[in-house]
Amino acid sequence: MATRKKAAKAKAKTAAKKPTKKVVKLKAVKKPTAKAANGNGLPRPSSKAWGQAGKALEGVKILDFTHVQSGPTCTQLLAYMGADVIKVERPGVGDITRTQLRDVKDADSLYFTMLNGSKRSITIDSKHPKGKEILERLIKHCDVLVENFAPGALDRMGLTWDYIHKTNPRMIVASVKGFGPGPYEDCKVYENIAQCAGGSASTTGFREGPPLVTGAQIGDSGTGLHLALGIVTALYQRVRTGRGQKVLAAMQDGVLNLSRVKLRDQQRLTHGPLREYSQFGEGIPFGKATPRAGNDSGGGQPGWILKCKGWEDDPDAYIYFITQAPVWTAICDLIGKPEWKTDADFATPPARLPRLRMIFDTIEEWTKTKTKFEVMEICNQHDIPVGPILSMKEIAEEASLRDTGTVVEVDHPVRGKYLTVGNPVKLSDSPADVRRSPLLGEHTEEILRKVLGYSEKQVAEIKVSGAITAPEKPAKAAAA
Ligand code: CAO
Repeated sequence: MATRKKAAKAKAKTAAKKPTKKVVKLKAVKKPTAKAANGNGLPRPSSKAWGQAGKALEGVKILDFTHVQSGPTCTQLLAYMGADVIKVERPGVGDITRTQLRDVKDADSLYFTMLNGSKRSITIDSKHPKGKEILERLIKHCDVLVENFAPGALDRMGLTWDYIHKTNPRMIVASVKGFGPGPYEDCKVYENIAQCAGGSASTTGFREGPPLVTGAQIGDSGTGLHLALGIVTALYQRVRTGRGQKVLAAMQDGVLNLSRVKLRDQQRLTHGPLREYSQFGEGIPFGKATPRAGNDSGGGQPGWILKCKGWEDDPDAYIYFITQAPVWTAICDLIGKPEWKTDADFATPPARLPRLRMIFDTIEEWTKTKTKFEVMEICNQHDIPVGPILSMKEIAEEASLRDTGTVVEVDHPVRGKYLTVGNPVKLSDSPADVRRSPLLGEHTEEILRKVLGYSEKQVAEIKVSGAITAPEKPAKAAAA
């Protein structure tokens, strides 16, 4: 180390002796400050150990007015990334999901706990005059207001864009709505409505059956993800402009974005049948719109779900098998059909398209002799893309998902230990901080005092005002 330092000093000396243009120029350059060390105005690269330089969104304060699923998904992700998320809930009631689908008596439901971890909860009646005053302070304090109320609800609270922007011009106001501007903009929307209106349901399921909704919550959680991207982008733009903006993620738009390959197929239809759909191989004519394609692969590589050993008793003993063209010969050898490698009816992808059903039936005869994990292991040795159909039980017990923090066990003071989904996006310098969900109003006092600066006396006044507490229920005697 010492020798290296010496060598560097010597080198610097020699350089200084040479009166070159370069050296003169260097002398003229001002020593860069820690804040602006390069042309981009970025600070010098941190010398702290990875993960020790603060969280990605540290310092970002979120006023979280979300409920149910779409909005809470968004703000939970921002919390995982390091933002301080202050969830505002109605006194005595809270997010409706606290009591929905309850599995443990008197404990917040998993619906709520799994979507609201890593946040703080404050109860405020947003329609109470004192509540409005507290909200005004929160608006001045925070960077982003996130909400997914029914259209018009935020305005009815008096929290219009004009008011918020005037109160805090830097504030970003981010909303999830069912639809964007247009004929349906005033409609309330839940997950499955979005799946139907966004083009997912009409293209999901089997051709001979009705439209189907998917188990994945692409309308709610999918739109929450879109909104989170909009928020961080608006935060980035604010660095340049200094002002906030409105961010809107409509659930119909979010679902359509996730279903874009089906809009691709809609346009391809005008140029002829969709040859990779098994409907084509079965000789069934196409209609005017993208049809439902069962378990056909969405891409150009044909795939299908095949039975594996034990399928008679286990509803998830299946594997997704893709007959990817580059590994076709390996597939032929594995399933005992080496002659298909050279047979003109099977040797090329176009030749196989009209025979997909028969090909998958033949592959299935082989997969049925193995468990899904055995198929996985064998196929992976040959680079054949396959994926086991994993049950939620198997996922909950999967050690590797625990190791990566994608499935996390947290402890809750009322319900005890439960599993939640951690941050699905991994940042190498900002490890996610996955904490349990807050109890209703758990941080009300803490936020009033430490964040908003109310004195002890003022907090006592707020408490009796009814702005942060549930209205008293009439006593039994009085009621009788
Ligand atoms: N203090 C006082 N009032 C409060 C409050 C608080 N802290 N928090 C909420 N409220 C009030 C709202 O002001 C609203 O009152 P008004 O309608 O009288 O003005 C009321 O609670 C209910 O709000 P809402 O209309 O949003 O709730 P809902 O249960 O009737 O509808 C939903 C739910 C999800 C259909 C609707 O919010 C919606 O369409 N949101 C946009 C789309 C969306 O996110 N959908 C996904 C939901 S997850 O499947």
